[in-house]
Amino acid sequence: HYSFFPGRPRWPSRRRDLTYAFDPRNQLSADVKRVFANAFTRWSEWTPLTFTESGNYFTADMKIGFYAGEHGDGEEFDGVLGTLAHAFAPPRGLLHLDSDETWIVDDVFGSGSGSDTAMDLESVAVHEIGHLLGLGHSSVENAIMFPTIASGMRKVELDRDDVEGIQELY
Ligand code: TQI
Ligand code: ZN
Ligand code: ZN
Repeated sequence: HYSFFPGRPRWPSRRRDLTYAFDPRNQLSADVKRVFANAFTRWSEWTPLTFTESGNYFTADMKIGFYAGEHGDGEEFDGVLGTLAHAFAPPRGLLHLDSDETWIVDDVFGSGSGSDTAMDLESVAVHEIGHLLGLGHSSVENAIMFPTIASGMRKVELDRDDVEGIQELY
């Protein structure tokens, strides 16, 4: 079953049209940006929320970046595997990914990098966006918010449990 963060933080009801931006220091490819756009769409399909990329990193509601090791928020990354990414509940809106991971950016499962430590970026993005919106972890194994994913595995479709959780918040 789905869960929320303590105190049930969420984006307030007057804020339905949210913006996100990428840390300009990362210089991300259009492919990587498209993965995040797809991941946001998976949540907007089931909520009144919309997500639009903003060119202004400083004023965006949600800020996305790739970093290695300690990167200024006290939650350091740890090299290959271990922690892959983290996101902070509303209204903080930070989504950070470990740049030491091998990220699979391809849309098609199986075309992967051949590395057995590679992680599917969209799968992790959909999960972290769940946290950005206020969802905690789920006990349902098929749920996006279940706290385990195998290396190379692609799990991007919201489960009924994710939908019920997000619709309870929004
Ligand atoms: N990062 C953890 C996560 O996002 C960070 C974390 C641990 C956390 N406990 C938490 C976040 C409690 C919110 C609340 O879950 S992770 C997965 C999954 C991670 C894990 O790097 O371990 C995914 C990132 F679910 F597969 F295990 C993405 Cl998809
Ligand atoms: Zn961080
Ligand atoms: Zn999680």
